[in-house]
Amino acid sequence: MSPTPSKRVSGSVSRKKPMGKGSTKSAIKAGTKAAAKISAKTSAKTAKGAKDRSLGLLPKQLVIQMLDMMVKSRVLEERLIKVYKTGDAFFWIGGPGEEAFGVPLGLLVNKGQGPAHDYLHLHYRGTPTLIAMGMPMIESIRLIMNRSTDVCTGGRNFANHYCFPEWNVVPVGSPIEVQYGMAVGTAMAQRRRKMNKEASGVTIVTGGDAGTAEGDFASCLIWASRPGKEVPLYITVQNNKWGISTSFDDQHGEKHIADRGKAFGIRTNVVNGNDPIESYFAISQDLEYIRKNTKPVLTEFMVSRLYGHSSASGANREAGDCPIDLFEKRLVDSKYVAPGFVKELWAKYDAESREAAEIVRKEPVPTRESIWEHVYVGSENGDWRKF
Ligand SMILES: Cc1ncc(C[n+]2csc(CCOP(=O)(O)OP(=O)(O)O)c2C)c(N)n1
Ligand SMILES: [Mg+2]
Repeated sequence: MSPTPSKRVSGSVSRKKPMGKGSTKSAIKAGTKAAAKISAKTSAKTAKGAKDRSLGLLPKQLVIQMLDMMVKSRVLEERLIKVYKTGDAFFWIGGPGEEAFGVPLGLLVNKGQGPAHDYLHLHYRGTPTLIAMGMPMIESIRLIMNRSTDVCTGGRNFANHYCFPEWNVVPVGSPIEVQYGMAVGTAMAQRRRKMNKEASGVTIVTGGDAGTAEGDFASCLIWASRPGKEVPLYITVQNNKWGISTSFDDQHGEKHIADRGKAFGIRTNVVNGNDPIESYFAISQDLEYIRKNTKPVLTEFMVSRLYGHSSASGANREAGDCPIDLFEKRLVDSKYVAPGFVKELWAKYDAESREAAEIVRKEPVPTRESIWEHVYVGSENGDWRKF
């Protein structure tokens, strides 16, 4: 029998711990406490005015861990692009340039399965978040190379279209913005649990700026904020100022996408998503507000799109602020890391990703018969001819 996605439950992903060192967990706790002490506005101001002061507000170990994960995520994305360019994959899309937002988000998630934990309705740029949650690189490579060993889709979907039920990471869809409507559903279930005094997580949704033109986004704002029925939903937008080749500036009459939440009484924020410290504080405070008040927050993160839209636009390095370069400079200037630190990390993760790609190359593709697996809910091996 060839491996199928049904093997996912016993797959490596569910067993992996999010981070190698247990002490990082306590560093995150300390970081969350620090975040609670300062308001989002203060953190934004501090980050702009005196960057190194805001750096010192988080445990050093956590700061360096964030840089490490940002590099790991970028190296993985660059590996995926190489895999595509050497003809071992049909398509690439991913998150290089969104690491300073995605990594803090992954670190702050209440990870687990079921409504007592957070749900993640991600879009196709979620690699940094999954890396921070502990996804091994090889899982992402199996997905892009369409191998039957791919625990997310059994080799049936695109790069970055993750799905990890063990972590409440619901399947990433290709139609943009539909996740904003679906996220209301898990958030409603969590609201019901909260009202019943049962343990409950919150729901987190991510997506791009251009997608907010879709009705799904408006529906999300409406359903998230009904008076007396507000849901614990973290509505985030990653604004890279592009929708494939359409510029943000030509399309949006509103100054900030986040401003649209104000009409619904939703707490809003605009954050420099290229700054992992500012992002960490903003996400931490937003999540705390949502958990405490069972109300939504809409936060817009300004990010970069460093390899264009996808392989459809060439997947070549483009102009734009690189959050890793910026963070590395800051940590070197502050003597948190030595000048060669990132170079060494890069080499380590590059070797890991190359070895993973070599392993995956030898793995089988899905069998013809497996096309019918997992197609209909409650009907494994569903055959449309019988319907
Ligand atoms: C419903 C729908 N319409 C159009 C597309 C084609 N499409 C794919 S990505 C994209 C642009 C999305 O831009 P944005 O929301 O800003 O996200 P980004 O890719 O910049 O992260 C479009 C129009 C699609 N996938 N789904
Ligand atoms: Mg965009």
